[in-house]
Amino acid sequence: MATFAYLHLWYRSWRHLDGVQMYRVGYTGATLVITSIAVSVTVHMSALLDEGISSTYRALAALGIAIILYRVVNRSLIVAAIALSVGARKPSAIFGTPADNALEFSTLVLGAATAVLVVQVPPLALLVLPAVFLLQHRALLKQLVEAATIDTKTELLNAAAWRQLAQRELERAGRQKTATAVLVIDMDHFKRLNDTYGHLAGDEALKAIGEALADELRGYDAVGRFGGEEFVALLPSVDGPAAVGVAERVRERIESVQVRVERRTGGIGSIAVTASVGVAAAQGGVELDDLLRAADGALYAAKAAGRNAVRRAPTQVTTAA
Ligand code: GH3
Ligand code: MG
Ligand code: MG
Repeated sequence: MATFAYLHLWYRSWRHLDGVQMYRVGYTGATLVITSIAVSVTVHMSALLDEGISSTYRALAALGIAIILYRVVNRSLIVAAIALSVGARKPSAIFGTPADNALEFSTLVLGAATAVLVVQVPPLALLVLPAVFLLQHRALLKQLVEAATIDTKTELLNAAAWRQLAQRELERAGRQKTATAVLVIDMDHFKRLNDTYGHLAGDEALKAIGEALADELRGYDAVGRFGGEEFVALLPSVDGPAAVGVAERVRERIESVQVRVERRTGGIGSIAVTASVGVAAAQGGVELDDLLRAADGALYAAKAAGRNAVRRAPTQVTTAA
């Protein structure tokens, strides 16, 4: 089965299909082979599979050891490759998230059960296969949904997902005749930060700002990264004056964020960043693009006023007649 899976991946990478890269498939395949050999040798050397009085318990112990060993050896090989290619990352990037580990664990247990069945009662192994397939399929589906809606740099909504959510909120506001506000938040002189401290420091700043926004705004405010160094937030049931208050709070919060940077002269330091915020508000249902256009105009005014400032669109956005 593993052979077929890898032949399929190899074919996709060979035909340059959907981002499957040959060197990754090759490396992952090689780690699987090395890991399996290491596990097999260790379990046999440990003599746990010898016939004995409590052979069932020995076999269980052997399986348990095999599963743990498989995870440790395989992860070490992958961590080594990550560390060599892009340097050390945060623990979740190296050891995987708890959800990744839970999935890996259940896959390994099912794999071990299948292996036992293949040896003992081959026809029964066929029963396990659909379960393995469904488990992997559901996990893949969840990963695909996340990849399609979440911006990887900041873990906020990406532009497409934000638009969809904002549109839905505006439709609701139209039905319930409630207010809605939009904030467009653009980092000040971000190009200068990139030029001075490098692109990685810029990315680090975007991540820190993303965290600050998610923390500062409410759970039901839709917060997204609109692209580049521009963020958007849609605030349901908030009118113009209240939105200016929220925007001012957000601006101050961003001002207080310290971004870790490597100084050109050596050593680690931290810098502050600022952002300008454009605010627009609407009553009832309006077109999202009209609201965004108004907020963009206000953002332009905030930049013109010297940056690190909040400006509100002069008029409330209404439904085009
Ligand atoms: P202003 O105060 O007028 O907004 O100046 P600015 O430099 O922020 O504006 P401008 O639009 O001229 O430049 C935006 C810069 O943001 C250009 C680009 O290099 C940088 N940028 C866009 N996306 C990313 C990203 O994902 N990572 C990093 N590090 N930089 C980015
Ligand atoms: Mg900018
Ligand atoms: Mg910009």
